[in-house]
Amino acid sequence: DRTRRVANAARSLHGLALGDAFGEQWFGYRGAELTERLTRRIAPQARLWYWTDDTAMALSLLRILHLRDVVDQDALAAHFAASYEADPYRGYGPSMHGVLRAIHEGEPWREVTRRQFEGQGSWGNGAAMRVAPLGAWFADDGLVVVAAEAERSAETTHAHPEAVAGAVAAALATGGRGEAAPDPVEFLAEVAGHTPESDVAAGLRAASRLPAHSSVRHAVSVLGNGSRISAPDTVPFALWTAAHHPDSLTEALWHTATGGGDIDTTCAITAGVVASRTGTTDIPKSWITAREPLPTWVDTGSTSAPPR
Ligand code: R7I
Ligand code: MG
Ligand code: MG
Repeated sequence: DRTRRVANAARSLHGLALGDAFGEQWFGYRGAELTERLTRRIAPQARLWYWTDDTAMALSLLRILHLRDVVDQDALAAHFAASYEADPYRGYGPSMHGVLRAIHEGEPWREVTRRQFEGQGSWGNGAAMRVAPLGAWFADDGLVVVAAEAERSAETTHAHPEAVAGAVAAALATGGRGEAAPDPVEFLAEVAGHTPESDVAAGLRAASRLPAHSSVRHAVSVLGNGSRISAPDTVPFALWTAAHHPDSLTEALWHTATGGGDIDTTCAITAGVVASRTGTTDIPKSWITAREPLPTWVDTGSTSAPPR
C-alpha cells in the first residue's frame, strides 16, 4: 500500500518538477525568438533546467507524507520554512519570504498566514502549484480524503479561501481519476463540483464550457494564465490543458507554455496532473536529462535519507 502511494506520488512529482523547470525556461526568451520557439516547438537550449519554488515546496509536502502518511501541518510548515532558509533563491512568491522566515523564527504558522494582505491571507497560486503529488498519494482513499488533505496542506502558507480552493481543485484533478482518460468536459465539471464554491470553481465551470476546439489564446482570454499569480487566474487554465491532453505530457506542456503568464506554475500544475497517469514516458530523453535532478528518496520512499 505504501509502496503504491510512493510510486503514484513520485510519478506526479517527476512531472511537476519537469513542468516547473521547462516552464521557467521560457522567461529567458523574448519577442520573436520566444514566439518562434513556442510555435515551432524548439525546446529551451539551456544545459540545465533548474526547478523553482514550485518543486521545492512539492518536495517538502511529499517528504512529510513519506514521514507521517498524512499532512501534519506543523511539520509541513516547519519543513517549508527550513527548505526556504536553506535555499531562498528559488523564485518564491513575494509574500512567502516574510511568511517562511517568520515561521522559521518560531511564530505559529496560523497567525503568520492569516495576517497576510491585511488579514485576508494570500490568494496566490502557491498552494495549488505544489499539491498534485498529494492527490496522487491519496488517490485510492477517495475524493473526500484528497480534498481534506489538500486543504490542510494549503492552510500552512495560504489562508485565503481562493488559494485553498485552488489547491483542492488541483489535488482532485490528480487524485480523482481512474485508469482511462476521462472526457475533458466531464472531468472539469466533476473537479468543479467537488471544489468549494469560489472563483476557482467558477473558472473550472467556465473551462468545462469552452468549445471543444478552443485555441489556447481563447482559453487564456476566458480563464487567465496566472499572470496575476492568483489561484483563480491559474488553476482553471492549467486544468483545462491537462483535461484536453490526458495522454501526452509533452503535448500538454507545449499547449500550457504557449498560454504565457506564470508559465513555471501553470506547467507545474498541468504536468503534476497529467504525469500522475502517464508518467514522463512520452517526454524526450533530452528534456529528462536537462531537468535538475530530484533527491533519490522521492523514488525509494526511504525515510532515513537526509531531508533534501
Ligand atoms: O502564492 P505564492 O507562493 O506565489 C507562487 C508564485 C508562483 O508563480 C511561483 O512560481 C512563484 O513565482 O510565485 O506567493 P504569495 O506571495 O503568497 O502570492 C502572491 C500573490 O498573492 C500575488 O501575486 C497575488 O495574486 C496575491 N495577492 C493577494 N492575495 C490576497 N489579498 C495580491 N494581493 C492580494 C490581496 O490583497
Ligand atoms: Mg516558481
Ligand atoms: Mg510561478
